[in-house]
Amino acid sequence: MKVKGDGLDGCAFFWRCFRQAKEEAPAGVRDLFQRYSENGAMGAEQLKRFLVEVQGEEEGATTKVEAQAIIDSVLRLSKHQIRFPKKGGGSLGLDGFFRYLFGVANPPIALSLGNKVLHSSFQNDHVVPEKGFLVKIYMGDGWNLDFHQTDFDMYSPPDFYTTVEIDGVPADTILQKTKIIEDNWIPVWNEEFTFPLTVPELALSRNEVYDYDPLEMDGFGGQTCLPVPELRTGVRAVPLCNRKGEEYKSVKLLMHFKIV
Ligand SMILES: [Ca+2]
Repeated sequence: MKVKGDGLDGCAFFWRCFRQAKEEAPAGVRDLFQRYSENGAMGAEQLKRFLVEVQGEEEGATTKVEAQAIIDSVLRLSKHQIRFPKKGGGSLGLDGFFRYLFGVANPPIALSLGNKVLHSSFQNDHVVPEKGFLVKIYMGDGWNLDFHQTDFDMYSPPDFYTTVEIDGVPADTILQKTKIIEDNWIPVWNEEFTFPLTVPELALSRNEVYDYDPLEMDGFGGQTCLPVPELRTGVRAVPLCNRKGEEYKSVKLLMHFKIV
């Protein structure tokens, strides 16, 4: 939004920001890692416990061997990951854990992934009216890969905010917004919203991301619309779509869905 110095300085500043954009685990993810790791390493048993206690999986849904396979696949994919030698296989550091949570293997909707079917948590743990549906938005990423550097603001990185909306019966329909994160390709919001739902079966969880612009219409940065009954609770990587509903290659949000 702000123009830094004259045009040339602004350009240099902008290019530096664009090129150096690198995602880091937000505070909420660091806290989770702290809880489920020891000496900076998360092994298969700890990952299993995380999947049950935070991600809403049933006890035993993921075996220790499967948890180790998840860890090994993350380690194979990540060139930056430092391996922690440990009996029974490698373990995840904070960066690996973050990449696992924010990766394609951790979608928000129940689907079949290879031979394993990822069930919706809501099948077992229905939202009831006196309870609330918590939506937390940690951060977003991928715009610097899927958009041109000047698609949002000409001389500075975009100023993203996200709408947090429930669509459903009139009593449940509500629209809220996160704060605006100025001049950042990788916005970290760390904001949570709780919605009481009277008819969760008909509720849709919607998000739209915009680049704030005080002089023109805010620039569109992606959208998602997820049926609440099909959501998997826990921390999920939520891919965003363009206006036509086609998924972007890289743009996604890191979100947490929870019944509270
Ligand atoms: Ca802007």
